[in-house]
Amino acid sequence: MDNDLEKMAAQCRTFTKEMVDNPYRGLATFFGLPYTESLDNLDIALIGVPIDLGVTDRSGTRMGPRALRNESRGVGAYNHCTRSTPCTAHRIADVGDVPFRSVYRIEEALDDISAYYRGIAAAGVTPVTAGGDHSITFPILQGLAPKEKVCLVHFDSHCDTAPPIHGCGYTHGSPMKNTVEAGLVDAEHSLQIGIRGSSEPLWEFSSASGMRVIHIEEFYEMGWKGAVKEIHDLVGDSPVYLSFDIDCLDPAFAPGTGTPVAGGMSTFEALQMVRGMQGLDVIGGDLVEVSPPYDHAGITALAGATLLFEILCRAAEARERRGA
Ligand SMILES: [Mn+2]
Repeated sequence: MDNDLEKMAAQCRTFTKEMVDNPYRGLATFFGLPYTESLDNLDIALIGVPIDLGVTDRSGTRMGPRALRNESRGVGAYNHCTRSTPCTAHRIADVGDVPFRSVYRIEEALDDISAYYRGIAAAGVTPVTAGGDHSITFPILQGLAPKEKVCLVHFDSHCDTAPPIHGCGYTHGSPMKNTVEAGLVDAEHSLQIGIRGSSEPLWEFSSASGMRVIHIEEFYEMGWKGAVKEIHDLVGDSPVYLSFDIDCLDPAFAPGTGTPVAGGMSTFEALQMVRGMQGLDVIGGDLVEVSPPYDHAGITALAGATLLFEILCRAAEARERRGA
């Protein structure tokens, strides 16, 4: 065994015993990490937000965190691209799911999310979140209340900048508009990648606010390396939040989602872009819209968990660079 492999094997042994011995045993936590509800002495928290009150079509993403926990048991702990095991270099735990007072009133539920993330921010913890539908990204950023506007790197088939739908301004079709209007996101240094489909007329706000929208056709012209370059050029050293809607992937790779749109990117291309975000000051991220009732053989949850691990790695690297 060469030195790196020996080091990796030693680091992996610090995981929960079940993960090393029998990945199918025990309670499923994200990546087999320890479970704790306390935010004390943590660097990074894996958080579930099991809610789907914001969907415009098929429900089911409230079951997303549980499916992602299950599939994540086969993901990590070693990142073969960065040759690192971030979960042992940092204090990282699965802190469970955001508690809700009620799951029948979306405004109240989103308030519960922002309250929870205020606690995350106060504890100095970097959040890596598993949704839930995409409406959760707005209250997450509200709760984090960054001192300066953050850049947003948003992977999706939809821009999610819709005006109110049936009188409701807080759906999974509008979180990116909400974050910009609330002064949380620097629209002119934000990107939306993978956009396609018939909802285009709803996304006027994206171009009006100056967001860089990379439709899937342009993405295929430039390739993932070109997209990564644009991300770095536009974001630079600024703090950035990464939001990944699994429906960015083609339904062949991620059928288990509420609003699938044919003609998307592959899991590999998505992974390469998130890997390409090494060096950015990632303050947190989310992986949303995995809907287990529409999934087959866990294919969508596995893609989601693998992307979630890469998001976690970027968050860990950013903390290292900040010396946090
Ligand atoms: Mn979305």
